[in-house]
Formats: sequence, C-alpha cells, structure tokens
Amino acid sequence: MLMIVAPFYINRAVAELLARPVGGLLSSRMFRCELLICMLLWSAGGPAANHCTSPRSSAFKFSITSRRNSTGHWIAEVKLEHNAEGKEVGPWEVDVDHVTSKCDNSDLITIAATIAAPSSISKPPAAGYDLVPGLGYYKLHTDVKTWHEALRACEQEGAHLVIINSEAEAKALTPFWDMNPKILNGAPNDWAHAGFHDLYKEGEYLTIFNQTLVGAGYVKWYPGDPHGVNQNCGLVIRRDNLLADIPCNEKQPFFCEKEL
Ligand SMILES: [Ca+2]
Ligand SMILES: [Ca+2]
Repeated sequence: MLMIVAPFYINRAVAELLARPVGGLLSSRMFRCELLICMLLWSAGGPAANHCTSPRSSAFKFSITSRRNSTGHWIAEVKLEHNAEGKEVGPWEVDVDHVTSKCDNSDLITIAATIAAPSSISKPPAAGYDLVPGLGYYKLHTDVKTWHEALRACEQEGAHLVIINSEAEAKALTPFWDMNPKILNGAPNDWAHAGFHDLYKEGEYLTIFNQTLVGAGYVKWYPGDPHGVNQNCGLVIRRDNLLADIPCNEKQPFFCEKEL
C-alpha cells in the first residue's frame, strides 16, 4: 500500500481564477495539475524523484486534478494507469480524501490518495480455472473422485479443495454450477467435494488447513446436515452453496480454489 499526501497552499485569488469555467484559463489549470503531480512524485519517490518531469514508472502512474464545482465545492479526481497484463490481475483501489481549510487569505488544501495494489499478479493455476475478481480462481471439476483423490487433484494443479470464507465467496460459486447443470444423475448432481472434514474428531469440522468453520468464515449447513460417524468429508451443495457431509469414498465432482 502506498500512502501519498500532498498538502499545499493556494492563494484564494488564484484559486478563484483557476476555478472559473473559462477556456482561456486552461494553461493555468494545467500548471496547477503539474504542480500537484510534482509534489506527489516527491512524496512517493523521495529525494531521487524530486524533479518535475513526467511521472514514469514501470508499475503504475497516477495523477490528481482538483477543481471547484458550480456549488463551490472542491472536487479531486484521480486517474490511475498501470501495466496489468490481461484480465487476471486483482483490482486496484484508490481512496482520495480532499480537505480544504481556510487560514487568513489562503486556503489549505490537503489531498491524500491511498492506493492499494493487488498483493500479486497471479495467473490461473491450471487450465479451466476462472477468475472471480477479488477472490481467486475456481474450477468445478466434473470428473468424479473420492474426497482424498480430489484433495490431491487440486494440489497437483497448484490449488486446493475449496474453502468458503464468506457469503460472497459462496455466491461466487453459483455461476460454476450454472455452467454445469447436468453432471450426474439424481441428488449427487448437486454435490461437490469441498475442503473440510471431521476426520480427526467426530463432529468437529475443520478445513484442510485445520481452521474451524467459524474461523474460516462460513458455516451454513444444508438442512439435516451434518450427519454422523460414517460421513466425515465436506460437500458444497448446489442449492445456495450450503455445506453438507458425505462418506469420503463417494466419488463426486469437486471444487478447487486458488486465492489471489
Ligand atoms: Ca476461499
Ligand atoms: Ca462425521
């Protein structure tokens, strides 16, 4: 995360001049934009970047422009350009705080831009995985396997059996079901192995990374589940992506996941 703060004083007369919606003032406005960018570069890059050239970066560049609208409010606009390749990059987020305070004949304008970059530029772990922005890559395998076979299959692809960590992640699985309306006959058509079990202690469900389901963030059981001693491996159900259990040796489709 990069935090950039660009405080500067601007004479009120100049501010009003720049704010007038007159085309002849364009050059003055441009000068003001350049001033902002230079100050931002200095803040971002330290002494080595303390010069007024065009912003250059192999990773990203951004600019902030500031104007006063017809109701007298200051508006800050941020433009961010980065070199993301393809669509498999996580979202960038920009938050801008713009505060104006008056002191004698000057306005103190503080613009704070917080840019949160993706933690890494990731790629699909294997063929057939689809990106869910902000969450990860997912694949509903329709080739049926036992739970332990599915566990290994996900790992061999650089992923893991899905662990639902939120309501949003549960909802994100729905399109994968919708793309595969018919996998098996009967009720098993609606079941897929997921990354939790109670293999260590009956009734104590843990994720494959030994987190409790509460700790993982999602505990919504299918009505009547979980069952008991003969059903120790986790399922996700097509209907609302609710959780259930199943005998581990039953062959089912399975969801793999790789976080961003
Ligand atoms: Ca997850
Ligand atoms: Ca059990």
